Amino acid sequence: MDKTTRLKVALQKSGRLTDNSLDLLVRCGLKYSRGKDQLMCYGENMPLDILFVRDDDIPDLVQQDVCDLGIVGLNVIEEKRLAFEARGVTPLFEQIMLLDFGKCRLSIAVPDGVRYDGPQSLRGKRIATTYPHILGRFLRQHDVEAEVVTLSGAVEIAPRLGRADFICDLVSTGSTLVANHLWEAQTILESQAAIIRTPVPVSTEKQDWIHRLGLRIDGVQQVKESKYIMLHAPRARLAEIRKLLPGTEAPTIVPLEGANDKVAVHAVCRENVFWETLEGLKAAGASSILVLPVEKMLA
Ligand code: PRT
Ligand code: ZN
Repeated sequence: MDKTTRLKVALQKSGRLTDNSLDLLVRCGLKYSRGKDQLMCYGENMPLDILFVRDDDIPDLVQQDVCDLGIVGLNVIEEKRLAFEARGVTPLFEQIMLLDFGKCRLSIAVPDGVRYDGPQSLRGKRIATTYPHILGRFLRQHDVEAEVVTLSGAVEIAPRLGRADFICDLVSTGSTLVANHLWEAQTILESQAAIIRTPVPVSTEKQDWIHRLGLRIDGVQQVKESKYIMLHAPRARLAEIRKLLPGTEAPTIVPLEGANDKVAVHAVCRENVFWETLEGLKAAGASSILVLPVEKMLA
């Protein structure tokens, strides 16, 4: 395998980011075959190979230039960055793109029935977390001294086991907190998946593919929400109808054979088109309204 021309991308092996990360690369056109050990995938139509690892190892692999790119949550990126700095190591991996999945937040959660009046309520308390560096920074920023209890998992049961007073953990729906008789008191970091890249300059071939991948990912992310909308509009109400089209730039206006008072309007809407929008368009005189999914888009 040629290290100078083939991109190596680190993805989470098995977890919440795995399916979305692979799906994103497939939507960018990647066809791959799995290695026998299941640890690698080899791109068949792009010079790109995937290495499957634990998400926590991804920033290190990119920092050490074992992988050129990695897809990982901002929570892990930020915790690693601070951990490197605490060890006197300069974090060199660079975040190049935010992705539209893996959304969650790192929050302070408090047992039901216990009050929380802001960071000051944490003073002198024990807080269980798997994110000691992000939590430590938050406490320092608010000038609060507290005991950070670093756990490797099952943080949500720490208060019940008497190991901590509060927790600081990732939340998405909030149902884990509810099930553990905790309530979300304060968010300290908003997170989502992101792409990080190696600090080391790469060959021109690789740089070219990183650029192309970036454009394709942009296209894929835009397409998810985008719709192509076609309708007939009375000329007299065109301005009003254009205003109702969500997230469109210049629409195409086409004359209709044999009808001088009406035109056809075609537009890409970069936001979801809801029934309410269609009803609004109809009320403004539009007819023959068609909404189609967009398959691919390149800006
Ligand atoms: O084995 P490996 O180390 O690779 O996996 P992991 O167990 O560390 O990570 P995994 O697969 O759980 O999560 C990977 C990434 O997904 C995280 O680093 C986040 O960036 C992102 N993510 C998004 C989440 C969540 N949502 C999430 N809800 N990661 C974890 N959770 C957990 C949370 O810790 C809590 O236990 O889900 C529970 C809360 O969920 P709700 O929906 O009940 O609020
Ligand atoms: Zn992990």
